[in-house]
Amino acid sequence: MKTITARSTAAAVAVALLLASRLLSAPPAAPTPEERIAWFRHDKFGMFIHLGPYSALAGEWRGKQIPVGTEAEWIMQRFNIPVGEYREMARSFNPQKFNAAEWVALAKSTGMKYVILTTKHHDGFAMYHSHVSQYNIYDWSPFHRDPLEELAEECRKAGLRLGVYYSHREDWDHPDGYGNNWDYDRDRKQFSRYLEEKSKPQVREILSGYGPISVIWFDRGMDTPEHAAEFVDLVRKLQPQCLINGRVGNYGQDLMGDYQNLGDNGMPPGGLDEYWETPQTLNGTWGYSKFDQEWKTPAFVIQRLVEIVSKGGNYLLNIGPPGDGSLPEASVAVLHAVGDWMQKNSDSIYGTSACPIEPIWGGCTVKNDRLYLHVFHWPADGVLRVSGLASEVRAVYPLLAPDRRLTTRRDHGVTLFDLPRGPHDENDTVFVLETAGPPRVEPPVITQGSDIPFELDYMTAQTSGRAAKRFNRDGKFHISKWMGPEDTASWRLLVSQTGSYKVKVRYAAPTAWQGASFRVSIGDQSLKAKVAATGEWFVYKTFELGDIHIDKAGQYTLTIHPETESNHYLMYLQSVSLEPPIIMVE
Ligand code: FHN
Repeated sequence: MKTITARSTAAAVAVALLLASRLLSAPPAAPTPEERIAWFRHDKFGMFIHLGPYSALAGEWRGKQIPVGTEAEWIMQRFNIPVGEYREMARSFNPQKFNAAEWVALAKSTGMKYVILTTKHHDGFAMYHSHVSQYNIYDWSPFHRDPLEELAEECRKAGLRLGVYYSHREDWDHPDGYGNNWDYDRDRKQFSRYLEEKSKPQVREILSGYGPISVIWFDRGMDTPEHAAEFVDLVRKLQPQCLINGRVGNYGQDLMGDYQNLGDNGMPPGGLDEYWETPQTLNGTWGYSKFDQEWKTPAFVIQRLVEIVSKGGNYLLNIGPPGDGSLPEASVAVLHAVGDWMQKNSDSIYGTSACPIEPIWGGCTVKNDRLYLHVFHWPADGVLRVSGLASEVRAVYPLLAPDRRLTTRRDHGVTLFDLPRGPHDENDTVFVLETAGPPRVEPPVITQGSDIPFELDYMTAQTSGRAAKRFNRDGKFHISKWMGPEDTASWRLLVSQTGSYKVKVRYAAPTAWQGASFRVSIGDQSLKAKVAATGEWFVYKTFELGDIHIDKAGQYTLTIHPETESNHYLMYLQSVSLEPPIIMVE
């Protein structure tokens, strides 16, 4: 019989401790894409700060001005300022009034949850203490402080997330960087030398020296998918939880980051199923310009935020501080007013998702069993009409007066209620509409003009499975990500004219997707077809699939989906059209 001695117990304990310590020190499992983006989906609203030597020029170089409404941070390129002269100017760049605690407090009181600082813009100047290049705010300028370190510390204390903007392709200072062809001969550049010497090493040091970075915001795309993938890999290796924005890759390639950026100040015409963000300027420039006083109003900013969130996106609002790094007064005034609204109404923003209703009187966001109805334009007759809602309504009340229950009624499928009299918020008054279960909305029914084809596009589509309404920075909007028969796009149509319809499909497909089969069905009829390559992923072409005969007027559903499971997307579908039969007039 074995006896347990003190020595063997000690050894067992030692082994157990060793195993436990190994387990504890094992790197945490990399988050899934959904885990990584969860905070971003919840938080919705961030602050962008464009600060650099260009801020000190304030839109003017030797008497020449950057026109109001254009980008003052591009001044070096617009006036082809030689590197030597720009570097000399940067020697005296001294944002001594930069106070990270004040910036973070401003972002927080505005309801913003993340702050993104330009750590290097296209001028090549690093806004942190870089050891890769002396051309940085700590070593090069009298400031001799590290704004990124200060911001990281204040964000941590205030519970805000820190993000960094890094211009990974464009660099007008480095002889091999992209963009400066006035000092350097374009034909002699070795772009990969810039990537290896500066861009990647700086990204590496930013991600290694400042604690957790929640998002890295690349800009202006990358020359090849391979180079873009190197940046993605680098970020994933160093900070697997860090989000990467869509501009890491080029406009002409599919999304490589975690979410898509719309163009600057952009807005999609309808909701998207993929995560996205719009960066927006508060006046007409990202970097400070003393000439540009065309500020957006608080109402504009609030309603823009609501519209973006209503369509499933995030809003990244930019402030361009002057060269002394202080909080610019005009921007602060707007942000305070936005903050007042957010203090009271942010329940209708954080943690919400896109709303399938697109009301003419404002916006609409969704959380659990609630619709938040954002009224921008108070109806003259005092009646709010909510179209398309199929769910039973449990209660309606102003967000700020939950005890004030309002009575709803239905009329021809429209839910209506009388808005309460009395003062309302001129920017946006929010009402809560509680439904029995998650809100359900009737998909729109597309009706037919006499001899005009049915045009079925992403806006009116219902997607299911993995099929998603997406934004492509080059080719606008499409439906994609479908990889199997369960992934469908469908539309409801009211056919009033019987006969044979020509079915046409407009899509883009790279060569590798050629030959994948798909099916288009209407009622009990269907057409099967194979994908043809269109050359590039952003080149859309129209293909005729054949005829479908509809011999009875009425409502139909048209569905399109892949026939089989595959390891790539089916296509980037822009629209399906049904050309009606020609009516012979006697
Ligand atoms: O060229 C830049 C511009 O200066 C600014 O940084 C914006 C922000 O989205 N991004 C680029 C243009 O899209």
